[in-house]
Amino acid sequence: MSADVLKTRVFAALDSFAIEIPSWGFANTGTRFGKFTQAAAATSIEEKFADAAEVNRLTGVTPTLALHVLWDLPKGVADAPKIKELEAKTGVRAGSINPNLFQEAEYKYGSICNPSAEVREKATAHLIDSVEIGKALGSAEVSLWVADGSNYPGTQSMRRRIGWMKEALARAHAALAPDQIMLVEYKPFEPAFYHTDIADWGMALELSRSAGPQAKVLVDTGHHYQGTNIEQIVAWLIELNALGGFHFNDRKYADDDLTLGSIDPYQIFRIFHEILFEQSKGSAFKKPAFMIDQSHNLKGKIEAMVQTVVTAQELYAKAALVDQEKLVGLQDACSLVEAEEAFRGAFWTDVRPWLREWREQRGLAADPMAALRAGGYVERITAERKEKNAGGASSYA
Ligand SMILES: [Mn+2]
Repeated sequence: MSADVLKTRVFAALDSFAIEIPSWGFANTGTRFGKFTQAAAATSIEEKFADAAEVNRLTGVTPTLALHVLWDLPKGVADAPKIKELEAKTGVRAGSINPNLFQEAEYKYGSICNPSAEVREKATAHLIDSVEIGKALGSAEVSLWVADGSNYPGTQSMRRRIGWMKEALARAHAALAPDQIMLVEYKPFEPAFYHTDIADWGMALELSRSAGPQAKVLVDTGHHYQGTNIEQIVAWLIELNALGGFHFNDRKYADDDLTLGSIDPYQIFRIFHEILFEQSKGSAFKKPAFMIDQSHNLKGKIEAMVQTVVTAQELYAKAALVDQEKLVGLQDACSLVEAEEAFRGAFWTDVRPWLREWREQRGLAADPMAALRAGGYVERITAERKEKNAGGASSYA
């Protein structure tokens, strides 16, 4: 295939690529052992929007900011006008709304799965409030991660908790506007270590189906056991019209929330391939929401975000290079080595020169990281926020 054809394909893929960044990626966070503050960390919702706007100015592909109700909208819907002002000021729109079902003292034994009907009611009301926040902000996704589970066999009824979850999710679903979707995220362990109530994609799929047609599954790449074939899960969810979105990050051991592609870039390429394969068939496939779920406490937060976004674009461009038609032919002929080489060849192609050219054509910085360094933004916010950050970290994310 000629270089021009490949370039056209890469540019078309890049034109259709956007990825949401999380507000908690700009704030001080830590590990469960210690909190490490950064002088440049965002200390308010205004600063989070400002940082998101800087990442979007540099990369051009992060127009939305995921918001966490607990940290970003502590007054619920009443905070929506303030968010709208920040949207107008920064040009960054509110993205997915993430309810808090894990940090309140009442949720010690679970939120929507708590044996107490009173606590379940509180958690369900919070889900419905989150849907209302989404409506007030015109945000498409309400993204649920349920941290519920138990630590010891016999201490909770896994069976009864399924019913409680179904009831809560159905009620939240009933509150959705026609253009909203509910994303159900799964995770096999942590914070609970014997069972988590939504442990894998099968459970998330069943729960989303029973909630209603606007509920879909969210795949967080860090929420699997070692060796899980995540792209196969993605292929199944596409087949079942149940793939709603992604939380991208990388991991070596558990839910490490490392930079996307830092450990296994080939895995992200393989996931993107499944999405691009479906698109290449010309089906009515609705592309899932791409989101980053990372919160760095060693790397500089804005640098880490720019690095992640650029890496995601590179891997998406590589996946777009796969010659789908040729690959299907090789698969049908069982030409194993040729098929693998066609696939791997795309992965090993250096797409960075095309990315530079694509950015320049669109009036963006050819090298977003160099532009960040040259622009002085991090130095400026470090000076502005140093005092405020001397006091200590806000929370874990
Ligand atoms: Mn996540």
